[in-house]
Amino acid sequence: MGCGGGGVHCHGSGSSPTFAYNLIYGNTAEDEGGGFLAYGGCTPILINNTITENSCNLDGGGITSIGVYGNTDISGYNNIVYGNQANTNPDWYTYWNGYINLDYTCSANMLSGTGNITDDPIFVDPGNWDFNLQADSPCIDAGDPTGPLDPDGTIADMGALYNDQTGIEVPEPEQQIGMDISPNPFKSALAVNLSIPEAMNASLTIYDLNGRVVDMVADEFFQAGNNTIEWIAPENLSSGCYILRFETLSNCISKSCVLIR
Ligand SMILES: [Ca+2]
Repeated sequence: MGCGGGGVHCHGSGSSPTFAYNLIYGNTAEDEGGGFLAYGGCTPILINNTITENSCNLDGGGITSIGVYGNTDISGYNNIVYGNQANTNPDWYTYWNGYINLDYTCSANMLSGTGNITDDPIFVDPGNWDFNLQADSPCIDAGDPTGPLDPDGTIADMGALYNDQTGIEVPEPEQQIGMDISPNPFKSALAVNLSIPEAMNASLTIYDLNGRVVDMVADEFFQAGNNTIEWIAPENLSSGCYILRFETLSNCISKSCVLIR
């Protein structure tokens, strides 16, 4: 507990310390800066800190920047400054030549800068001082994408405690069936080129515009990869537009073609 800067009090022109990967929580101050106070012309740098559950009686329960004897500037990135308490301005406060220039930082009151968010960081159990991030936290991979990666090889998280995604499989996007036809319009023979992501049973059926089946071209087992089928239009089919429908157990894809006699 202090008059200002219950957790950290950084003071003095020319002072420019770096604070990285700190949990600053549970501190109180009588005046400003429950968690972190920068004062009197210092320029501290905050990187990947979690500053939460701090409080003070005036402004800036989380962090406060006050200049007075020169510009005070708190800069840095990838921090969480959230869930602090004060009479006003609970998370951060600037006063009298004091500035806060944080990027990629989570705070309920939006900070100016790049990549900042205001969402709840979704800690695991803040009531019991567990400030790890739950799997659906918006702070995961929300840090500076151009900066150093987390130890699990993903984009840096915000805050002091990154969420280890090792072993979490990212589902691959489902590969789609592709169908190209040529030439179109056609006179009698139409080449149907199918790209099939995995071997499967499927059918290729031709419909007229009234939804009637006019020809069944294939109903068979297709190998994965590129398959080409030639459709010879029956002689009794007149000129017009027809629909090719390629259908599997779980998917279907359609193309229209124009027959010219
Ligand atoms: Ca990450």
